[in-house]
Formats: sequence, C-alpha cells, structure tokens
Amino acid sequence: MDRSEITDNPKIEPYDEPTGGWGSVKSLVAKSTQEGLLASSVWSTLGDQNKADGYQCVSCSWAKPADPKPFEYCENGAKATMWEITPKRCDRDFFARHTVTELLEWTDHDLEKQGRLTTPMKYDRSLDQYVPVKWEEAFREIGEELNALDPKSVVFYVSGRASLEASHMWQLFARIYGSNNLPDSSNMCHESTSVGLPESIGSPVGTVTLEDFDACDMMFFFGHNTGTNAPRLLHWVQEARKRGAPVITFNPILERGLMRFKSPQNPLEMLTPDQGTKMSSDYYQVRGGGDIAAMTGIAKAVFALDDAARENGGKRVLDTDFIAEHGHGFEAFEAFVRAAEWHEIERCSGLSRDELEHVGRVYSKAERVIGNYGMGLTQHRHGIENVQMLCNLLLMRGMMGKKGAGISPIRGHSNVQGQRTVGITEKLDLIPHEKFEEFYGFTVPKEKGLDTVEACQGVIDGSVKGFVCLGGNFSRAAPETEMMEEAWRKMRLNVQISTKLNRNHLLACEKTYILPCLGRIEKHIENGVAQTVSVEDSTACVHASYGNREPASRELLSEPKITAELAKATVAGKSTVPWDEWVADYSKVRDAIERAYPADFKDFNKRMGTPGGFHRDIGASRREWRTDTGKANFLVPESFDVDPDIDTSAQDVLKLITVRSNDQFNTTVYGYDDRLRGVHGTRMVILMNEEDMRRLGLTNDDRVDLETHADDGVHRRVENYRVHAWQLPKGNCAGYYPELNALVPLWHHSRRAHVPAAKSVPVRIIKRPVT
Ligand SMILES: Nc1nc2c(c(=O)[nH]1)N[C@H]1C(S)=C(S)[C@@H](COP(=O)(O)OP(=O)(O)OC[C@H]3O[C@@H](n4cnc5c(=O)[nH]c(N)nc54)[C@H](O)[C@@H]3O)O[C@H]1N2
Ligand SMILES: Nc1nc2c(c(=O)[nH]1)N[C@H]1C(S)=C(S)[C@@H](COP(=O)(O)OP(=O)(O)OC[C@H]3O[C@@H](n4cnc5c(=O)[nH]c(N)nc54)[C@H](O)[C@@H]3O)O[C@H]1N2
Ligand SMILES: [Mo]
Repeated sequence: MDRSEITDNPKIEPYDEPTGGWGSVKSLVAKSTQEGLLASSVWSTLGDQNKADGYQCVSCSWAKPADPKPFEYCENGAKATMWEITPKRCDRDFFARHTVTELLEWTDHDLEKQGRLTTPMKYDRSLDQYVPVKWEEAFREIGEELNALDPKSVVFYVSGRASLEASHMWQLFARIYGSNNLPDSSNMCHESTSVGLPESIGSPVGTVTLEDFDACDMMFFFGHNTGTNAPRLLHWVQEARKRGAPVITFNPILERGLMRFKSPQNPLEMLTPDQGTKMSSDYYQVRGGGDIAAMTGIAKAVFALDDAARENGGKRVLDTDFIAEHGHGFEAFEAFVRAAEWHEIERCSGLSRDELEHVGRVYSKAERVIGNYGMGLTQHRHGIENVQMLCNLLLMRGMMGKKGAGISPIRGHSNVQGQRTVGITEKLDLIPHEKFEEFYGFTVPKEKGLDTVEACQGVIDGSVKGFVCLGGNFSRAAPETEMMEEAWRKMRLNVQISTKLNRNHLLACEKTYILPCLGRIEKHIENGVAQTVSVEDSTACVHASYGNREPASRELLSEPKITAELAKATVAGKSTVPWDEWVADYSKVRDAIERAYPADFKDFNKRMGTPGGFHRDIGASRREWRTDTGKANFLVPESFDVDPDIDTSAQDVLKLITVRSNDQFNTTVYGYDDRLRGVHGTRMVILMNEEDMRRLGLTNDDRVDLETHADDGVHRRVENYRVHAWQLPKGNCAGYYPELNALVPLWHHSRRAHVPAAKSVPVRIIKRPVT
C-alpha cells in the first residue's frame, strides 16, 4: 500500500528558479531543522565533505576535485549527510512499540525517518516484532542457517555504498561459502554500461576525468537529471558554458538543473537577481526511448557535412585518421546511418530533421566533446544499444581517449563503480579467480551467479531461499513489487546490514535479522585505531575517506567487521583469509586488493590520500582498446524502434518514465517536495502531456489508476494517482520510483544487461470515478 501523499492539497506548478541558488540554501536549512541537528554540528561536518583529508559524500558518485571549494558539497549531498548524522534513533524501544504488520502500513519516508538503527535485532514470529539479539548470537545463528542451505540458493546483494574494503571482503566471503550470487545495485542501474562499453571500447567505465571537463569545448547530456542526481557536476557545466562551450541535452522532461543554475558557492551570483547561467544551449525533448533515433539523425547530419566538406575541399568532419587507425566496423555503421530514413528518425525520436541537423552542425565544429549520460539511456530494453550508439557518435569524430573528450556514464551510488572493480559481480570472467584461489586456498565456484533480475526470479519461483544484503532496500528497488513481497516471505533467511529501517526489513522470513552498521561519516575504530576506507568515483578516481563523527550507537559494528564475523561463523577454516587481521587494520585489505588488481591499485595505501584521488588504469582513456578486435568497435543497433515487441498503439497506453524527486535518494524518501519540478506535498502524481490528457478525458487533479499493459496474465496496478499536465512528449508520462515499481514487469529489462527497463513501462491510464 502506498500513502505517499501528506496533504490533501498538494501543489504542482513548474519551478522557474535556477537550480542551486537560494532555493537550495533554504531547503538545507529546513532539512537540518527537521532532523533536529544543531547548525554548528552540521556545518562542521559538512566542511569535511569530499576533502582529501575528510570523508567522501554518501550521496552520488560524482568526482571530487583535487582543489575542493571550501564547501565541496551540494544540496543533496548535504541532505544525505544530515540523514545519516541525524540524532534520531530507531532503537529497541521503537521495535518494542510496533509490530511488523503495523510497520508495513508505513511509507518509505516514515520508516527511514525514525533515525539510525542502533541494535542488532531478530524477528520473533510469536510477537510479530523485532527483538534485540546479541551480536555473537546473530552471527552464530546466521552461520548455522547458511550452512544448512545450498550456497547456490543464497544471494549476497550489495548496494553501491559499501567501501572498497568491505566489498572486497564480502565477495570473498560469498565465494568461499560457494556462491557467485553477487548482484549489486549496479544491476538496476549502469549494467547496460558495464556490458555495452567493454564491447565498444574495452573499458567497463567512462574514459574522462575532471581535467577533461575543464578542457572540453562541448558536452552532450542524454537522460541524466544532473540538478538532482549529481548537482556538483553543474559547476563544470557552468564553467564550460562560461567558456562558450555548447551543451546539448536530450531529455523528455525539462529538468531545471540543465536549464538554469546559480552557484551557491558564488556570492556575486547569489546576490544578482537574475536567472543564473543558461546551462543547456539547446534542450531537446526527445521521445522516451528515442535516443538511438536521435543519435542516428545527428550522425546522418555529420555524414552530410562531411560529404560536403569532401566535395568542396574543406576540412573533414569525420576523424578519418582516428577511424583508420583505431576504428573497427565503421563501414557497417556508416551504412546503417545512411540507410536510415529521416521520417523514421523523426517518428521515433519525436524531433525534427532541422533540430537534429542543427545538433550535427554544432557537434561538427567542436574539437573536444564529452558524452554524459544516465538512467535515461541505461534503463531501457535497448539500454546497451543506447550506450553503444553514443560511443559510435563520439568515435566517428575521434572523441575518445584525447584530452577534453570521451564518454561519461554518470554513476549512481557513491561507490557503485568501485564495487565492481574489486569483485562484486556474478560474472566469473570479471574477477581474478585464479588469484583468489592461489592467495587464499579455496576453490571459487565456476558457474555464473545470479544477477538482480535472476535473483528476483529465484525468489519468486522459490529457488532462492536466503538473501543477505550489505545495504540497500532490494525488494523495494527491484521490479514486480507485489509478487516479490509475497514470495520474499517464503524464504528461509533474510539478513539486512543497514543504517536505517526500510521496507525490505519488514518482509519477514523464517529467520530475519537486522544488523545495524556504522555509516561512512562515522569513525571506524578497530583495534583502538581509527580506520580508513576508500571509494571509487564516477571518473574512476579512488579516494580515501576518513569518518569523523561519533557513532550513532555504541553497539554498531563496521561493515568490514560484520562481514568478517559472518564469514568466521559460516566458513571458518575453509580459506586462509586472515579475517581478524584485516579488520584490525584495513590497510591490509587494501594490500590484498592491490595484490589481486595490481594495474589499477598500484601503491594503493600510499596513493589513496592523493587530492582528487588516483586514476585507475583505463586503457580507452589513452586509446588502448581492450576489445575482441583490439580496436574501438562501431556497433550497429538492430533498429531504432523503441521496444519493437511491445504494442503501445492502443489509445490509452502510455510509456511511463519512473524518476527520482529532488527529495529522495533512491528508496530513501527525505520528504515530499520535488522543488526542481515544482511538485509539493505528494509523490502520487503522474505527469502527462496535455494533449494525451485531453484525448483521455482528463484534467488536472483527476484521479487515475494505472495498470501495466502486458499480455502475461499478471495484474499489476497502482491506484488513486493524481494527474497533472506537464511539458512531456506525447505518449510518455512520468512518476516516482520506488512506488511505481509495482508496475514494472520483471521480464521488461535491458536485453543482455538485465537492467529493469524503468524508463519505458507500458501502462494504461484508467480514470477513477469522482467520489
Ligand atoms: N539526490 C539524489 N542523487 C542521486 C540519486 C537519488 O536518488 N537522489 N540516485 C543515485 C543513483 S543510484 C543513480 S543511478 C543516479 C541516477 O541519476 P539519473 O540518471 O539522473 O536518474 P533518474 O532520476 O532516473 O533520471 C533519469 C533522467 O533521464 C530522463 N529520461 C527518461 N527516459 C529517457 C529517455 O528515453 N531518453 C533520454 N534522453 N532521457 C530519458 C528522465 O527524464 C530523467 O531526467 O543518481 C544518483 N544520485
Ligand atoms: N522504477 C525504478 N526502479 C529503480 C530505479 C529507477 O530509476 N526506477 N533505479 C535503480 C537504481 S539506479 C538503483 S542504484 C537501485 C537502488 O537500490 P538500493 O541501492 O538497494 O537502494 P537504496 O534506496 O539506495 O538503499 C537504501 C537503504 O540503504 C541502507 N544504507 C544506507 N547507507 C548505508 C550504509 O552506509 N551501509 C549499509 N550497510 N546500509 C546503508 C539504508 O538502510 C537504506 O534504507 O534502485 C533501482 N530501481
Ligand atoms: Mo543507481
């Protein structure tokens, strides 16, 4: 049940202030008051955020510069910090006052708002409550349960926040136990990147660093809501705009952050009563899922300009030297683009030939171009093809592996990229398994483990019997809410290592435990010594992070400690991993990471304090292509039709885009104000194109139910949403995740990468009778 509406009278009207600016300052002050935090304590903590000798923000993974500003944080990073350092506590008394059945009626916001978890808890079915459990008892019991289960039936999920140290230990624990079932939040996020980029350019991650952002003379933004989800990046966009660099955005929704921005770091800008910097020189409201078509149109325009240059002896627009020396498959790509018909491109992208030719001209003049993108490309059935098409577009002009140019997948969680780097993956060929076997004397299981979609499938069909989560809110973040919640409770074991209470904790299995852990901002004292952790940012730079706050409770343990104790209770004697030694000194875990991944982590302990972080070994950044051909591959999409096998021609069917508000971090809902979209007091809203509304006989504030339009015998429905007219392409509508995950079918995912296609859910809109 969703009650994500807090007033009877929500306000919805487009926001026309710049992002940043006073709006963000006001929002922060309100949040610190709401959390009951003393101003002095908040500001002293925030002063250390994203500094070389401070802690790395727990919000997004945007890069941290070597020369940080005095306040190197944004509105949303500060909110995430305040949410973690809150004085509120979700302690044993709280659990004594509420049954789990009662808590299941609460919203995501109300659950997390209770504050930090303080005590290890265990579900007591006779009371329908969580009761305190001693750490040793919890570890022993979980170990016994795991040993009674088939390792192949247990999933070890990781949400992208845990440090490199905790993550490396976690995957060793799972593999020694006998399971490669190591999905992480990346499976729901940038897995289309992790599969698509290696095929194109031989690197699973982006090729650019902040130096490139300083040097670029043009940027593309495809499907990223930068003002909300990586706000610090706006500073680099603003700088580029001030240098006169065009920034061209493709997004079905007009997102404020990529329209107007005022830097809260700049007093002069803040005091000038204007609209701030115009962030996108051109903003195109591409049809949801229409990016391949749009990029084909741009490429077609580039070919035409190159043809003209060749004819009249002008400078070539294609980078022919680059293509000859580094490219593979260019001819097929060229043939695909030349054969594409403009009317098809226009139909699928929703953009005109004139518009795309304009982009082609701007792009042709630029010398150093960065292609940024987010979930608007990855969370589609053709997520991989989207990513690869952006590569093609950049490669045709040699915009890869040179200063100021490259591809920039903007990652989500603050260490999601790093977790994959140090072994959190279900795929055997992505880990140095021979080394693990040699170093630690155990046999790594050799079959592929379960990814997120497969793990959900296993929960639903009963083959998965245990779920052990290092952070996150898996069942809420994943598709198919209703089926998942029902099936989850039939499992044997649910273990949640967490900082805050969330809905996944309430899906009680035969044995269910909440193990509360330290957050990254807190001191990790082990063996009497303050320990350091590390994370990798979106630009593949690795940073140390030093927690500075007193722990929220004396009972909390660190993630590495919990991992080690679980391992000792489950797989003692089955490997030579020195768990206690590692926990007593995290630098030894870093030595182990360096030994396993010497090219990426050379002199790890020495270099991790480097201001700005140290850059990993990304071959494509220097035109070394680790692909099957040894070249940068132009890869041709099958078609640019959106979801060829889903029929959306019925009159009441729209493609639903699920997005984040400016007041949430994934399933963590801080509040009900999506300030940058002007939606206040509700999350139960569906934004729609005005013409679609007219066609369906709807006016603002009418109530609707939504049903998934799918022929699979499953009835998926959410009820009583409010509709509101919005500037969106016809045929699309938008609303908030995670509530709308109830509508996402499990089979509706990016082909091969299995990222749920949360940006193109076919839904039917059903008007409710007025009551
Ligand atoms: N404050 C805050 N910061 C966050 C998060 C958060 O929840 N809150 N989450 C973190 C995580 S884990 C992630 S992965 C990132 C997510 O950051 P984003 O990638 O920005 O994720 P979304 O909010 O899903 O927004 C996707 C954007 O893509 C657009 N879009 C949708 N469909 C299409 C399409 O077909 N084509 C194009 N071109 N655009 C499309 C949407 O309108 C929206 O603007 O942010 C991270 N940072
Ligand atoms: N429909 C739809 N679904 C989506 C998306 C979408 O755009 N649309 N986006 C997808 C994406 S990109 C992602 S990344 C996933 C997110 O999926 P998850 O990463 O699983 O979800 P989060 O909401 O980030 O997890 C929040 C919980 O993490 C715990 N936590 C917070 N900090 C810590 C910590 O330091 N340590 C530990 N151990 N626990 C901590 C808290 O208990 C909190 O309740 O959702 C995906 N699902
Ligand atoms: Mo994400």
